[in-house]
Amino acid sequence: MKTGITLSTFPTQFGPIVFSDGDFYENLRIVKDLGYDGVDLFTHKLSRPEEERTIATLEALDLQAALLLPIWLTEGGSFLSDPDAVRRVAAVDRYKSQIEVAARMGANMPIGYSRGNQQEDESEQAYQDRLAESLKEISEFADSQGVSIFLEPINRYEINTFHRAEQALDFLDKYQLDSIRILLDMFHMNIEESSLEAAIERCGARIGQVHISDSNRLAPGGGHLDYDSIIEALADVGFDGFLSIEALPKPSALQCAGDGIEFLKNKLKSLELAAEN
Ligand code: LER
Ligand code: MN
Repeated sequence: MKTGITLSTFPTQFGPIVFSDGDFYENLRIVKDLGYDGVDLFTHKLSRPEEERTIATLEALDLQAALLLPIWLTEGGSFLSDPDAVRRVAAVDRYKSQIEVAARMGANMPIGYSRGNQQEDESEQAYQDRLAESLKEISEFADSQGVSIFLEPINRYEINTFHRAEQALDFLDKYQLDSIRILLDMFHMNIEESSLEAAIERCGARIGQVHISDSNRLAPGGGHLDYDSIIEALADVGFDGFLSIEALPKPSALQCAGDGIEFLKNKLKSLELAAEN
């Protein structure tokens, strides 16, 4: 498994992102020095020169772009289930343009807030039909670009759809969105799942990436999640992707990032030792 961390290309309150002060290139260097393998990039609308500088810097530092999260789109009101057909089609086009950016960076793309909320006056079916139509187009385009799309279950206090892994899997099965995988976030899972390990087992090879924080959304080790058991469950299903720290930058971004990588490296090391014995 690889280690990643969340980082924004611009100063933002959107969160939690560990490094969100916008000192982007300096933060990339810090992340590299701490020993991370990659980054989840929360982006503003990157100009082509900014995109090229980002790719060159990542390459020079030998850091992988794990995820591209174009938060300027959700912040600008682009949602893939928008009830207004004109706005929805425009949102799909904008996300496709960002899939091209992700492809150039070698990154994958999550569907989190970008799916939008189910409307109060509509059925689940009506919401899902609209979202599935958008996701079909997005995932076919992403497949053609070599980008993977990950649907992220998010807790009920942040969005009103797909809170648990099983709900996300059922939706993907129902609409045969077979190439879309799951982004598991331990903070949301701790709120919504009756067993984190059972949900991990249920997703199995469908897990695309994992967001890591503790029960209180501090760096792992700062709360009461059982990370021995979680990492073992991920290893048991053969997960080999990114464990990315998406945590509150407390007491500081640097401390959170430093604590996070130390904790993850120790857990991964002890698991390897356990496997060897
Ligand atoms: C939001 O709570 C979250 O977990 C993010 O990954 C969504 O973009
Ligand atoms: Mn997350």
